[in-house]
Amino acid sequence: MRKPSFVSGALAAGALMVSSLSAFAQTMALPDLEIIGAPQPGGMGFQPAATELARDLQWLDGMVMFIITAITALVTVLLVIIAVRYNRRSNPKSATFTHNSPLEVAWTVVPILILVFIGSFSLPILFKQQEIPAGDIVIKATGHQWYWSYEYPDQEFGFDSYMLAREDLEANGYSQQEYLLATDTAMVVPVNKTIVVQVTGADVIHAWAMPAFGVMQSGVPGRLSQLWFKAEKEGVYFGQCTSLCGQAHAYMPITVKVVSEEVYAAWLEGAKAEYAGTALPMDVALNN
Ligand SMILES: [Cu+2]
Repeated sequence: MRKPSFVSGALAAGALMVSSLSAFAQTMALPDLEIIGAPQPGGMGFQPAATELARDLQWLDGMVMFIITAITALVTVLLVIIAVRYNRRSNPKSATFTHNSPLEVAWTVVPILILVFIGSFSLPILFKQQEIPAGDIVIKATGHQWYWSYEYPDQEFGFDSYMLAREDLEANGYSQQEYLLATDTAMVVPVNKTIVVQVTGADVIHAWAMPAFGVMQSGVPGRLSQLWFKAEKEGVYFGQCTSLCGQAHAYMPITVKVVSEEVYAAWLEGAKAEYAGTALPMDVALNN
């Protein structure tokens, strides 16, 4: 247990140095927001879907689960019938035939139909995720060992986002429940707008994932990959880096705050004043 506390301590120190000012600006401009996208103790299902993409994939998961359950039940029943009805004692004289063409055609065609049925629902959902619309707002998310940084290229500013240490959670408007999830600064986006996130990695492969939005995209150094979402409810949403990226992989969470358009405009003004001209981390500066 030494290592996590050392790591989080080091991160906290880094976060304090980098963002004692920037965290101030962000908490100033934003009202209290409900925490919506977060894991729950003992939770089994998905986080609440905050986008059409998340609703789609949760529906698909339920539909496929229904088919899987039906197939498993059918196979189990057949196995039991055969074990009872055709064991050596109850069926001493076994049949000698080896082929049954209609049956063989059926057990080939039926699975094909089932797969085509599933594909006819899953492929459109996959394409919806992967076909990136023109975004109302484009944000670049860069994964670093071990934190995320965000740039708003149209507004010409960017900032880093570090995980909050336990002792800094309350000061930033979170509770201890949000430890390992909350960050000092957050990606702030307006509600009901199409957001395109360009994801990349500064050092190794990271992945930007937000369960409540139903999105995940690898950030590969030297490449710019994209994801999109349109969040439908104001609130705070948490995600994680989902590509094992080194020692502190578990300590680079993602916080997205979805706010009203007016609050976003006000935040943007503050953020521009706060971050414009801020020296970006060396690796990001070199990539630009
Ligand atoms: Cu990572």
